[in-house]
Amino acid sequence: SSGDWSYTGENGPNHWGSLCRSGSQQSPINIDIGKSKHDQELGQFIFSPDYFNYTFKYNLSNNGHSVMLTPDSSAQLTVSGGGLPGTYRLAQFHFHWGGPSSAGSEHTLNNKQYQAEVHLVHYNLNYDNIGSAATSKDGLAVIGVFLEAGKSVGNVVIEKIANRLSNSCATVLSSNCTIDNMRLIDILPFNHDNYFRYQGSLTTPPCSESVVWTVFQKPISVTKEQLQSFFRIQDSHSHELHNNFRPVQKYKKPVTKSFSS
Ligand code: SG4
Ligand code: ZN
Repeated sequence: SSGDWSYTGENGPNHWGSLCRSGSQQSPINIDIGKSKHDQELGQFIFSPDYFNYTFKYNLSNNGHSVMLTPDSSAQLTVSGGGLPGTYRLAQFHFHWGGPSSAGSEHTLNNKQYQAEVHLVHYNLNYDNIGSAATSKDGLAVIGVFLEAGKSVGNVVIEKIANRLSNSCATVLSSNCTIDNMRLIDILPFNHDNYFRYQGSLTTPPCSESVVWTVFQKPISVTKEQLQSFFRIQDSHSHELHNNFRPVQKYKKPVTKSFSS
């Protein structure tokens, strides 16, 4: 159908065409560190207490394009500060990855593609819901974090997710399960004061230009096994879903960086 898009072949990113809004603020992009400008306004983020709370359950699900974790509706996971134009609430977080012999982050740093990238999708509390936020310029704030594999130390949140994936939760379309006993502050790099900021879009159809992007400079470290657990996830055609990243887009506006970077 016309709503059928994928990451390869005749429904791949070069053919998203009319499914995808086009414009001058499309994501992802390559971030040239040397060309990014310091901005005094980009201070520390304020993560709400629920970001440090272990008690919430998260639903792990597969939409054929990624695996996604949705917090229990009682969780108030919000972020403000960091130069954001408001307070934003987490709706879900999801991943982009490569394959056994390819990297799969969406953003690149000085043209380096990391093995994977997690996106924490937040919506502006000035809007009633994520649907109405998703069409406004200041509607969404997505935080992107690179995953670097091969280090002996893993990440405790990714470990939880990897265990579920290894037990076949969410590896096929529409399957899901819950995960508990993890707190989201642990999926962010220890140093979350160094980051890049630009105004961009969703990286999947409809590619709405409604995202205030934050990309942390420091990656989180995951083990090879943790990364590999993503490679068995299947798409809507029951094929292994690999390389579910959109290629970098041309971007002419300045990318800024936090003052402490
Ligand atoms: C992934 O496909 C998510 O599963 C989608 O979430 C998400 O769409 C999409 O990526 C685009 O988000 O941060 N990469 S991105 O720009 O959040 C939205 C859902 O399908 C609207 C809920
Ligand atoms: Zn994403």
